[in-house]
Amino acid sequence: MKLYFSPGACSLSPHIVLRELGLPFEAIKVDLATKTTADGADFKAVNPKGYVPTLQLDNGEILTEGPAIVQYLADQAPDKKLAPANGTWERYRLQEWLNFISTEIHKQFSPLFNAANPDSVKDAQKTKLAQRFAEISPLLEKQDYLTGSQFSVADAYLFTVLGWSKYFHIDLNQWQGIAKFVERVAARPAVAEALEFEAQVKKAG
Ligand SMILES: N[C@@H](CCC(=O)N[C@@H](CS)C(=O)NCC(=O)O)C(=O)O
Repeated sequence: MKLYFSPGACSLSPHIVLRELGLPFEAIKVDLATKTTADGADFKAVNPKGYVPTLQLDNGEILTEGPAIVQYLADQAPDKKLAPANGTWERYRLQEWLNFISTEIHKQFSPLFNAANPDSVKDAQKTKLAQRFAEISPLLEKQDYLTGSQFSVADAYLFTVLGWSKYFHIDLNQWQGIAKFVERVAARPAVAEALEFEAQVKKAG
């Protein structure tokens, strides 16, 4: 399998999942500005949407969209329990979280990355994000992970997007449940490995 990624982007979520599962994979860096891969190839030939994460299976199939990718990966190693079995109530609960993170957190961060947006737009986005963090923080004070005591692909995704707070002076310590969640997930060996790998790739340029 090949994971097309960009250091620190939302592709960190499937990157963490691959390492948590212990699946063999090749990480291919994408330059999102030029839409080229590390060897100079046209990334849009792989994913015409031009964004990461993108997963390429050994049979050549391409899968895009983070929430779909992490569920596919979790289903390759069900014993690791990163997603409940398909068709169960618990799986729908996981999908509820993945959709929430995607639309209510991930895509609410996106306007903050756009330098062309005025401060009024950015402030409104920060207010929305603060509201979402305040909503989920009490749950994460009561339980270790979004779905209970078991780490899941939704936690990898939430951890990934929360990591962007530091770029916009959003102090997660305002929400104790969230701050503790970030510490807890960062301490997982597979997560630390993924972060270290991406930091080295970023440093290498
Ligand atoms: N709907 C996609 C969105 C992925 C996305 O927003 N990727 C960003 C990085 S976090 C990206 O590659 N942006 C570059 C671009 O859209 O040109 C998903 O959920 O996987």
